[in-house]
Amino acid sequence: QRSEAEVVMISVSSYACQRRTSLINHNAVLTDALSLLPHNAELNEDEGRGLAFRRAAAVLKFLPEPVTTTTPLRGLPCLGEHSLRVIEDILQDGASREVESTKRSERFKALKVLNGIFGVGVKTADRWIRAGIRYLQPLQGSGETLSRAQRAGLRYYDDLNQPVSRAEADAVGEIVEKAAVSVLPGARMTLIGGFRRGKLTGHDVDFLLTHPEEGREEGLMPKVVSRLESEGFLLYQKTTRNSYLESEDGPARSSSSMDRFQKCFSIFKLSRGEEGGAEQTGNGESLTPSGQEAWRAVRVDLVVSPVSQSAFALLGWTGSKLFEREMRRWARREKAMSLSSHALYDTRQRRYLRASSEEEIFALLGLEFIPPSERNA
Ligand code: DCP
Ligand code: MG
Repeated sequence: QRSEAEVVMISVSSYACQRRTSLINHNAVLTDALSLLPHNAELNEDEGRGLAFRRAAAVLKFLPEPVTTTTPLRGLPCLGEHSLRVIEDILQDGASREVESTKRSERFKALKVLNGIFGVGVKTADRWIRAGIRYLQPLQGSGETLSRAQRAGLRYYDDLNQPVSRAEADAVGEIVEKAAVSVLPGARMTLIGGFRRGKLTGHDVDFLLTHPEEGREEGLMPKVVSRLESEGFLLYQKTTRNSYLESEDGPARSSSSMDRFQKCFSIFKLSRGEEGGAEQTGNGESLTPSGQEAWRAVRVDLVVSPVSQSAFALLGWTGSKLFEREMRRWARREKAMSLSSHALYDTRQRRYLRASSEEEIFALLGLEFIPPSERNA
């Protein structure tokens, strides 16, 4: 058992990308409560405040043992007065007044429900609330025009708000890989996102597709999508085209935080059952012995990258979101470099730095390599 004084002695970098954050969290009571505040801030489009809370929670996740008083936290980075006050309340009274009152607030509850619909962003959720729509049922009868994504989001609301298991992620992976290899022999698929970091559940499943020969990946996405569609696996899909070829300011300099890869945001129809049902597509009317529907809807994102950018794509799509932001902040502030999911640009040398693995990218940034399982900041 370590004493409090020793906890203070741990040196904690203010950059999450310099910390090893596994899934073992000794302060889950605090971080669970604290994570409600950035969620609320982001639902209210206050990104700055959201980020401050997320960085505070990430420092707590990194600590090697449970915090019992705020005294040893005073010297740590990213823990501002506001976060410390919330932590202190929880340690002293078992709950934070701010967290509890946010949880009970009608606006927060409504924003959470509406933003929880696939295809509904915070602006739309806010507009609907101001129009008096707070829950799903009133929305359905409101006469609001819904996009195709939102209609799918409403139809599969319950399934999509049910965590996806690792077994389900693997079952989807088998289906996607089979489809990719059959339309483009030699195509490679990698599981990315939270599951690559070792998470046991996720809100979706993310895959990166590429081909070892540059250029062969062109046209892969529409082929994979039509293959999956013809096999009856897609309940919904929207494919975006890539735009990295026509960008004027270079791949790493994009002002938007969205990358320029070709992506497919989809909803899969996944058979329930032991193997995840890679073979069975069914018509959805049969029930399992326990009376459940024989399939469920699962959110799946596909990204296609040319192999020359695939190390950056892999790094950029493995997350966590905070880890990514922190890596880009480190690159910009400490190295005068610009990191994206496409490339690394050295502002002083005015050139792109090539890399064919995540290890090389960390090295180019002067960072110790952190494996995916320790990027759970
Ligand atoms: N990402 C991105 N651009 C997008 C969507 C995601 O760069 N339009 C990145 C951010 C994350 C990673 O891809 O690092 C995965 O995004 P998710 O939202 O799927 O997050 P996780 O997979 O980490 O968590 P979850 O379990 O909620 O799916
Ligand atoms: Mg994910």
